[in-house]
Amino acid sequence: MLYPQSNSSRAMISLDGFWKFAPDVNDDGEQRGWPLQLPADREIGVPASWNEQFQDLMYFFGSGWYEREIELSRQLRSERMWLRVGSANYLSTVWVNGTEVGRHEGAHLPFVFEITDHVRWDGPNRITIRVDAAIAADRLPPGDVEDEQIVGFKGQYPNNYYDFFPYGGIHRSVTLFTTPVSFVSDIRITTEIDGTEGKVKAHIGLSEGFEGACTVSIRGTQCRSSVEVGAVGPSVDVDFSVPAARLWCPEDPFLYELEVRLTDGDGQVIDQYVQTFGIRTVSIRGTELLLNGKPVFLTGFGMHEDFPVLGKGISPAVIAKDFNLLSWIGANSVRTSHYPYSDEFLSYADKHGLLVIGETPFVGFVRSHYQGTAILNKAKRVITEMIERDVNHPCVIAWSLANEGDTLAPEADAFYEALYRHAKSLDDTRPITIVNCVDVEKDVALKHYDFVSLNRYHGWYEQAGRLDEGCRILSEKLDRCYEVLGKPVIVTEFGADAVAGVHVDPPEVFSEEYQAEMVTRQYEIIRQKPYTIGAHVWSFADFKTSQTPSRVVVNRKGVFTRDRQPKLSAHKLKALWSRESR
Ligand code: GCB
Repeated sequence: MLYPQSNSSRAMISLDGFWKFAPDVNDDGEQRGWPLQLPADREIGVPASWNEQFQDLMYFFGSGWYEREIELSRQLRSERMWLRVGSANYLSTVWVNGTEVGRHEGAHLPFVFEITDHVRWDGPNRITIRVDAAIAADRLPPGDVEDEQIVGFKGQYPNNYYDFFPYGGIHRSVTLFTTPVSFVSDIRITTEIDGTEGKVKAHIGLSEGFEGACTVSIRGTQCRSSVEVGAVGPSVDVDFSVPAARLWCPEDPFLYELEVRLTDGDGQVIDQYVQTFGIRTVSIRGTELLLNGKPVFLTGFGMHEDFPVLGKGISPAVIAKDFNLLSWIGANSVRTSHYPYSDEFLSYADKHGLLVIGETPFVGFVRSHYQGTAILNKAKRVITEMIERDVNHPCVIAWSLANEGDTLAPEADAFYEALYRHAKSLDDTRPITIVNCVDVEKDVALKHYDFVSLNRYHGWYEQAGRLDEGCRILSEKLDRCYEVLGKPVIVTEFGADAVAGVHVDPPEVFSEEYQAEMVTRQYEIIRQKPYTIGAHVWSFADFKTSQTPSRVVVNRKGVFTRDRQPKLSAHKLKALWSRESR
């Protein structure tokens, strides 16, 4: 299902704003008839996590109920009506006027339910959403794994095993939108380059029962071309050649537009949809990552969707600010650690030329997750949803299918191979990786992947306070990794906590000086290796996590504070990265 769009065939109504809200402390709201009427004691902002909006909800990880009423214009009566939630953590159930219309599992991807038969036109419609945010071993990312030896486990409270706060709530926009009865349901665009020509393939999905003509056009510099096909059935495929193609890249993130129009037998327009795309290719050749056939080195960060008060809620202002800082510091790329980011983030990245490694929410898998098929199938479903949503974004240049799973366990071999094959079968145009935090010589999963991603904390968790030694060991380990695997390497995490305002000379752990020295020295070590394709500092900004003795309220590995002020390391990286781009 495509992102909602407003045009002469489609309407879009935002339901962002204040919703009635009630925490379901006893988990019995459904039995008490809450889908019919919510006994709400407060109003809450959407989209945003509930935790930081009210003190009593900070550590509430149960089910939260949202309710909102909306009257609809009768002019929309002949259309199909859909409800889309950009994301909600974790298990969502939606009712319209008391009738359940759908459920969705998963925290970071959108879900859409058709509600045409449930809306009323003679008064307000009540929309109710229950979001169950419990942390559990069979959720993604998994938490609460008891009696397991967790690789890299650093101990957290509450009892989740990933190092970011398990925020609950509706985190991305809620939208009502219409489509005509017959409509464009899907578009998938792939591009290749032949000399100066762009080869564009468009696969268009159509709703069941459509009969008529489908006109597909491309708009862009020096290119205006249009193909009309009589379409009956579920899809059409169209190929275009774009002469003198303007290739999408960070220096010139040029976007073309593909417009699809459906017309009936009388030539009347039934539906239309415009999909932006970039003409570009990504590949691995030997030890190089190639964008449009040219080597590129990924400089930037792992980051989080995290901001004071919003929690994991999306805000256009925070996205704009973060891109502003990424450009100021000279980063060309990020990894969406540790889950798929919002559509809005990716669209912004398309326009501003930021390269993105899109990551799944599979953090810290342990042996028990590899047994049986329950988690494997769930993980495959998430990969499918992620690729379907993001496939047309030129900014997404690679997929990361997991962060720091136990890849020493023998069962990890088949499990990660299956994930790789699944993702490749859905998208063979992007390289795929998983992120390793264990001894690569004993790792059983990395061999299946196109390039190697390493999280390494020499000088922090290991060799703490001994930066010279940390740097030496990092260098040796990188060389050994390449010797063993013979694949290009990106260091997806390296860094140190620094509490803004703490200065120590000579540098010691937790000071701004120590962090600045570590990230700049280690960046240079990584950059100089002939087989590396990138170095991402952990992390872009400080972020909220669980309470542990190793965190000073938040994880302080940001080179910006949580409210986006630069630490010393930000200035040093800016100087380093601007020298490089000269
Ligand atoms: C890691 C994890 C990341 C943590 C980071 C840390 O290896 O991938 O999620 O936040 O270490 O700061 O410990």
